[in-house]
Amino acid sequence: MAKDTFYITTPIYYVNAIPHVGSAYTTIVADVIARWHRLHGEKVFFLTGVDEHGAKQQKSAEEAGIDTQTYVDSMAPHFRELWQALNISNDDFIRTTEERHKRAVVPFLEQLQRNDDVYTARYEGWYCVRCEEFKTDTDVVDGNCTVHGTPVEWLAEDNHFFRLSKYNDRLIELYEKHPEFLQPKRAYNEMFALLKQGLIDTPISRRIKWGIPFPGDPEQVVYVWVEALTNYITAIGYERDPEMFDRIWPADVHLMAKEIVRFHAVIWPAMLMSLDLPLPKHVFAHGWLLAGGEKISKSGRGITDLQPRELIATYGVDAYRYHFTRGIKLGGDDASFSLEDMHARYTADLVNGLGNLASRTLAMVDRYFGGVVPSSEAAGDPEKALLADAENADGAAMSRMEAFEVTQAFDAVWEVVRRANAYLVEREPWKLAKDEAQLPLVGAVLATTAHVLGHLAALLSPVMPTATQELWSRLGYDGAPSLRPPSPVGHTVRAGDPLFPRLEA
Ligand code: ME8
Repeated sequence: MAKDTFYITTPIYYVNAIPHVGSAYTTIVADVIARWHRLHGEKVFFLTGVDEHGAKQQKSAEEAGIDTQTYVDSMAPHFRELWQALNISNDDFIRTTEERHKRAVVPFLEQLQRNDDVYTARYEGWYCVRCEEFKTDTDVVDGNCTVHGTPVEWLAEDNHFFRLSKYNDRLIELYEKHPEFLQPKRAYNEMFALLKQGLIDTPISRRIKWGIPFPGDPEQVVYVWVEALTNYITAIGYERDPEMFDRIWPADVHLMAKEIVRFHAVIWPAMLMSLDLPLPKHVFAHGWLLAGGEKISKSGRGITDLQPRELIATYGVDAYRYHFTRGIKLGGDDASFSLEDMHARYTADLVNGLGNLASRTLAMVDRYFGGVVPSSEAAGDPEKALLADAENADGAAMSRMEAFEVTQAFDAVWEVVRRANAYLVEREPWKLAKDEAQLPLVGAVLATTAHVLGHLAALLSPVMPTATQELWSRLGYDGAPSLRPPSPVGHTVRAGDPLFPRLEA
């Protein structure tokens, strides 16, 4: 069976603390992309999950004074539940302590061993438990990790190494032939420079307790990052369900933030090359959300008391998703999250923009036409032009989505919201309605904006699944929002409360 599924992944998050707006960011963007592809009729597999092995989780469990499995068991539900609260449509949720994962990691490593890509050597160098990463001298300043600003450890261990250097040339070739493999350009340039400098072999085992026993060497466990990366294949049937695996692999895109791009765009493809498996089509590394100028994180600097759940409680899940899709440019610079921005965007775009367009249209259909969408026969050029804009927005957004320009894709859709509101202000159907003779024109105006709203409900459904379903139903359409909705003329509509209530600052 050939690949027939669009496959998108988020990183699997460490469970050493509860998820925050940063972890939620990647997950929301991935969900928007997954829903967009489903809306366009594609089969989609959207994977997320949690990373539960390694020294970091072991340490957190020790600090909590409980055994590590009990600890990770208690933390994983926080992720599952937040994703539910955020309306995340993942098809699976993998935990790396699950049997299906542990069982498949072993043949993965055995294959590397059979290919003579693994050898034993001594590692002497720095390690940052917070990053779970072997560090070079340039990554360490005054004994602290440059990412976390916390002390690194000196390791002197006999480890198993992966012959990463052997794949240096093939990686360079991959980058040269397929610049689209790693995006955005900044990440590409950085990793390409690293490849040009020359790669050195890397340890793939650790002498700690909490992990998957290294094949053939029960004294050691598999290095957590190597094992974590394989989640992308263990979840979809690697060494378990070949038919499923072939339908889904390779990933269309691995989405993450920039600090873990080396693992995904250098080490991971090299291991896949060793195993002769197809490579992911795209790796996309977005920037960081900042608080007080620091990367928002689960602990240490950049910790924030902003909780996704509180923001959802205030603004609603759709507005939350909307803000992070359009308010933070995917692939742009690191961006400070600000409550003021979120509030202003909510009011301008959702209350006064989309919400107002919907409530004006539905209320006037109610008031002047007894709640039934009137004929559009009197439509003239302005109506036809507006409807054409709505019809064309899908194509404009699609070309952006294909380039992972998710923010710009929805900017293009939002242009229709802006134009439709401007059109209503220009046409002033509420004034026209005072003159009986103008009612056919009023009807055409409202039939047009109702139809445009149908298009918008579909196009915006990946971002705001709940509000758009509500809008779609109020417009008298059945089922879930779908692209190219037929004209709603003759539909009985429901006006109801505002889709987005006005909130105090
Ligand atoms: O790195 N801004 O897990 P992790 C934007 N387990 N995105 C952010 C962010 C921020 N301030 N903070 C976190 C790990 N993220 C490994 C991954 S994958 C095989 C193993 C998001 O819990 C972003 O996607 O530290 C980042 O790459 C990820 O969370 C790191 O999650």
